[in-house]
Amino acid sequence: MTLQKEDYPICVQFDFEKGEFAPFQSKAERRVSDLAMMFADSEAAAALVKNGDPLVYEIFYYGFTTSVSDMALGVTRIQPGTIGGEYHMTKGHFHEAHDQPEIYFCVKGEGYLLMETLEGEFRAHQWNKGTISHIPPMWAHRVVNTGSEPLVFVASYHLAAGHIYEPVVEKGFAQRVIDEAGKPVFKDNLQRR
Ligand code: PAN
Ligand code: ZN
Repeated sequence: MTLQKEDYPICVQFDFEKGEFAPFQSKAERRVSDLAMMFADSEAAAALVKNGDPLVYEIFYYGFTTSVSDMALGVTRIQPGTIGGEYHMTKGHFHEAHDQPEIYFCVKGEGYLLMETLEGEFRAHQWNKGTISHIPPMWAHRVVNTGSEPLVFVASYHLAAGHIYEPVVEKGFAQRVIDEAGKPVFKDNLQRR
């Protein structure tokens, strides 16, 4: 096979202090206004949006696309904080393709990985620095930062996976993670229709 330019090995450098890598190809920011519908207390979210619309998380991307493969790297850095008592979290999604899993590797901070199937099977992994989770195909996934520092995790997945947010926007996850006197507590999601 004749190698194309994109078929040669490449590496990037992770900075454990900052919780990001360089070089990256693109970066996305998610602020309270992007996520307000995910939190139970919409008034608390609206007040935060008016008051500077704080950053909740960022994602740094690199697509290691070659002529025959589509491995992607994403590093997510979630700031500490709560919205109406609910800890900062990623939006959460399903993969569009039904045979696409993902690896998540927590490299900084503490929290939970929430996972749920369309049929309502729910699992949570407690995370601290060093936890590696395998998210099987067909499980929605969301990460919650319950610590006082940024939570950073490395994700590896195929671009062919695709991302679907609608079912999570519609129904949320079965459980919410709430700050009660500084400790994370799991509560049934009462907004479930
Ligand atoms: C991750 C997520 C990232 C942000 O790279 O996309 O953590 O979470 P949301 O996409 O739910 O906002 C991943 O799971 N990729 O498949
Ligand atoms: Zn994913």
